[in-house]
Amino acid sequence: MRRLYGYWRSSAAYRVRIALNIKGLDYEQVAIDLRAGQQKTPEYLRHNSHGLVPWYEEDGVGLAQSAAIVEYLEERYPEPPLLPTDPAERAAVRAICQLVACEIHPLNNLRVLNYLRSDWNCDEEQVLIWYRHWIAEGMAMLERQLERTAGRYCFGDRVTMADVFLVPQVYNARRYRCPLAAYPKVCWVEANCNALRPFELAMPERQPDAAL
Ligand SMILES: N[C@@H](CCC(=O)N[C@@H](CS)C(=O)NCC(=O)O)C(=O)O
Repeated sequence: MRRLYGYWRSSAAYRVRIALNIKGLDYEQVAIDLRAGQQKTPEYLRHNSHGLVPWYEEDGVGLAQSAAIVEYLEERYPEPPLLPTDPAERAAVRAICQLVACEIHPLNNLRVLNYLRSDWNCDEEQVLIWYRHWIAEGMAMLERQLERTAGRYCFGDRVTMADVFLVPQVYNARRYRCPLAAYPKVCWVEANCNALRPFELAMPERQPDAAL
């Protein structure tokens, strides 16, 4: 039994859904409502002491952190591969993943935005300025990266782990209506990925807990 604890709009959980779908693996979803703070309840912390989603369970193993989960899936279910075989190319793909996971995503996480609201008295307009600033900086980095490495996808013409990370981040940017016209490569790769069934099925609006 595979079980993914997530939230429909969590981009970190979205990464794991894409990877599971690409690998063709069935899984059950457990909704953790981040708006209601369910990620901080004692019951959930007993699973994931980080107090974040996603949390992934399989055969008695419990894993936190989307990058670790996606890497686990890649090792346990190597087909179809999400990493190239050449070590330098593998590192290059992981670098794109980390650009998203380490340089962009943490700056705009829910708890960061809530801290701006609660402790720095920022209003929604100011929070949006913060959000869009870091998205613009991150997307510019991604665009320069993709100018070097992209074909149809982030790294050449095969879907890799980099695409698994890119698409949810662009989804977030669209959700906050960040201007994306300056990042044509990013948008091209996103469109190519979203035309594929595993990406389509992982979209937030298609999840059982989606509140539309
Ligand atoms: N680095 C973590 C990030 C996980 C994360 O920040 N998840 C967000 C949703 S995308 C969350 O649980 N936020 C709840 C909060 O900030 O309280 C990962 O990749 O799994």
